[in-house]
Amino acid sequence: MALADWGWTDFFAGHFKSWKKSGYLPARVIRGEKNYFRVWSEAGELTVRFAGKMRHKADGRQDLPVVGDWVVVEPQPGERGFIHALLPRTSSFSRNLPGRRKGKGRERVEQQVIAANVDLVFIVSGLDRDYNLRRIERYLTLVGGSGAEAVILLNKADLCADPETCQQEVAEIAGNSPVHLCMARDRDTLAVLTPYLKKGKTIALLGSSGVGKSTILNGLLGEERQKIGSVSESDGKGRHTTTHRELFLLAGGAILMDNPGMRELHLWGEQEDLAESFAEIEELALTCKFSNCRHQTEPGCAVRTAVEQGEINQERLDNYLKLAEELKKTKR
Ligand SMILES: Nc1nc2c(ncn2[C@@H]2O[C@H](COP(=O)(O)OP(=O)(O)O)[C@@H](O)[C@H]2O)c(=O)[nH]1
Ligand SMILES: [Mg+2]
Ligand SMILES: [Zn+2]
Repeated sequence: MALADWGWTDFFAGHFKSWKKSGYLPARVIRGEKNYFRVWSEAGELTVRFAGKMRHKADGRQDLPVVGDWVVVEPQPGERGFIHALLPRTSSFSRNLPGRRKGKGRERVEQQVIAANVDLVFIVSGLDRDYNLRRIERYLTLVGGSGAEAVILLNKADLCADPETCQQEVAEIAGNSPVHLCMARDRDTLAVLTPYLKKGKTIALLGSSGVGKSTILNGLLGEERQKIGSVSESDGKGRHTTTHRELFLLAGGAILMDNPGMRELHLWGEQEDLAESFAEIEELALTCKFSNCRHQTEPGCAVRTAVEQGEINQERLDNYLKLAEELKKTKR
């Protein structure tokens, strides 16, 4: 196996140059466990830990490796090794860590990098009770700020009376991202994904628990590698069957990342992350009378006018404002 098979490019090679003489190897993180990582390297699959120095040097959690990262490894006997450095990322996904909002007054904010060096994201949504345009907008904003491209997959088309209407409705909020229908239980329907599965490209599956991410991965792998969850009859919600983020190599050469569902996905990023996911609102906002218009009660608001004229959906605007507020909170 060559490094390029795992997504190595000139970008990473450039940053690895200064390490070349050290005898250390570049390696890609394929799975993170509590106290160690599994990586791919030219010396094979290794179990690696941090060299003591590395943890101290890190400024914060965002400087520590996540699945998808390229790291500099010092190989050790017994298929082990030490991580000495993290190479710069071409893309990364961050969220505002959930469960940290106790305390009086100000909410705590903490960036959690979820994954790195992803080229393309399949945003998976189920056409059952999971179906929710506002959640898709949230995922599109996450991807918009990451540096990756997005493709939307509406899975479980078999559970929907009129999947084409849903596809059309999603296409209207999807900007330039393509929208496809599939039924992951029937592998043949995954053929719509073939054009995206390019050699050396890293593709992440994102979406709530139970939407069928692991089923899609197994279908593309052609074998049952990932455990599939069951969806609760009572609330229609998936259980967290996938507990790890992990990279898988497909026969055609694409690298696929399965993800556990995230119960809470609070955005972390910049206002600019909304530029693609809400392009028409951002564009209209430029013509509001006040440049700092919040599109609520201000006079001369072009966005509110568009809502009143039925050009923009009220719920979409509400979601835009909510996501903008979330992003603002992460600025300290
Ligand atoms: N009806 C239907 N069920 C599906 C489809 N794809 C997956 N499922 C089921 O949805 C459940 C959750 O799937 P899983 O792949 O574990 O979801 P994940 O949590 O996103 O990884 C399982 O019971 C799957 O068999 C589909 O296209 N149609
Ligand atoms: Mg899963
Ligand atoms: Zn306005």
